[in-house]
Amino acid sequence: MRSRHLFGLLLSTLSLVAVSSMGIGCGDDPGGTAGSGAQGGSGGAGGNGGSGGGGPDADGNTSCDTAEVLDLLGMDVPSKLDPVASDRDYYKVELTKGQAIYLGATSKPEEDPYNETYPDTVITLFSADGKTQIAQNDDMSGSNDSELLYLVPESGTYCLEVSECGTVFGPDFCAPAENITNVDYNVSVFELNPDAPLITVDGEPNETPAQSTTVKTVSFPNGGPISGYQSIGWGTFSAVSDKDVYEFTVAGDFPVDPGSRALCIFDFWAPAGPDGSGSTATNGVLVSVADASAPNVVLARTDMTVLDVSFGYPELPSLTMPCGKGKSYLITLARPDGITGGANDFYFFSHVQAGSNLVETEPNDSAAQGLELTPTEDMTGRVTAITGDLAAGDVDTFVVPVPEGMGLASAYCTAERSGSGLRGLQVSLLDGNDQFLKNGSGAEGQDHALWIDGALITAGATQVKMQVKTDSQDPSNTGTYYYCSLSLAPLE
Ligand SMILES: [Ca+2]
Ligand SMILES: [Ca+2]
Ligand SMILES: [Ca+2]
Ligand SMILES: [Ca+2]
Repeated sequence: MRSRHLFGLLLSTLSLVAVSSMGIGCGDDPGGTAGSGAQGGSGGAGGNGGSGGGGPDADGNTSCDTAEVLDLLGMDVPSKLDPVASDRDYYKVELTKGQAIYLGATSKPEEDPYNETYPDTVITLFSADGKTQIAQNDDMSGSNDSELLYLVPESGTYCLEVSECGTVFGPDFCAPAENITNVDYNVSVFELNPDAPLITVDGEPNETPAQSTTVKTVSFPNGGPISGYQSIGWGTFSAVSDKDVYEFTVAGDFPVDPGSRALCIFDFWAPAGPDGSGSTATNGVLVSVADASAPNVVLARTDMTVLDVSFGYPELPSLTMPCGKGKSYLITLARPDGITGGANDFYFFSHVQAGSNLVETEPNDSAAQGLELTPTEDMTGRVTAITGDLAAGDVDTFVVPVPEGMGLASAYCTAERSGSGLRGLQVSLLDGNDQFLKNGSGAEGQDHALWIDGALITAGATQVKMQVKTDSQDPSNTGTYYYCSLSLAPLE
């Protein structure tokens, strides 16, 4: 499973905001205690395997009743899934109402996050008695490892299960367990520090722009693949009528390449429900952005609960909008009329301020005016990314050269799925003679991004042209932006 969202990248910095273990004496080190217990158990499991399998797990943590106790400083506690095709390990942890909790189980090597010789972990959060499933995660963004962010609704004991993909979902949905040769994993449970510099927490009352909660941002701690600012935040809808208004100001000193522009991104964490984040806000979470000086003019808006399942797994929309350095904006989260609130309607978001891909330049309406793009080499062939705006009646045309050996052209585009007011985004791929490529057209809808999957490039063509246009503009959303990537690949 793969996600285009940035959250995985951001979560790699979450350990920086864990409530620190400093001040705990050496003798109280919970990681060491849990680790040695797990390792002691694994020897026994090996013996059971040799005797024909099916025996009880020697871990001893085979149910919520016998779960190993973790405390909230449990970061990277080592354990094993053994036998990997059937073991389920259980952990229990005391949580306090209002805490924001990270839960994770990691096994894959960092440099090879889909390596099938390691367990593909799945974590499931249960009530203390193990009878009620609260939340579940198979894969984090960019890896087969698993993680959850959970906002605790009631103080009490919670039970976490760690197991292998095939054990939970069956062999049809997972890589074969017999390929797994390394059964080690680390389990982590820690609290996110609400006072950390990059954390933003819903501060009630924040119903109006004047009451808005300020989004705290920090420069990326260690650089990383994107240079810019970020925040991680969370909040709850205390009632279905609760509005959460945040104000964010765009930093002035992050890099934006020539020909690009500043972007402000809000990504939301995981589909709601017991198979997802555990939030009960499973439908109708409207997110909209306005200039702080014109709070009633919507610049971008999305319903974060409208999922795109066309790639076989649920993908959340993003809110990714052009923004101005030094300017202040309001972002409002609210429920639409007619929604019934749940018992734990929470949300997590990540916020990023960074530079965009290349921005189109007009005029580019006709095929002859098409803006020539320089593809960037990548592992799958050649990929070009572009962003632009569509005014009423506008067409944007881009041209990429076709290198020797390339036979297929694919395009992935979003506008509405990124919070833009453009509706019915349409893309067509043409050859250098302006002939449409077979299966080379696509359109975006509220519940699906635009995806053209491997249109056949005309034999001998030296160019592929991409035409972008739209059906209409949402009258209540002034955003006119879109994002496209065009990739070329060899014929298989
Ligand atoms: Ca997984
Ligand atoms: Ca709230
Ligand atoms: Ca509020
Ligand atoms: Ca144009």
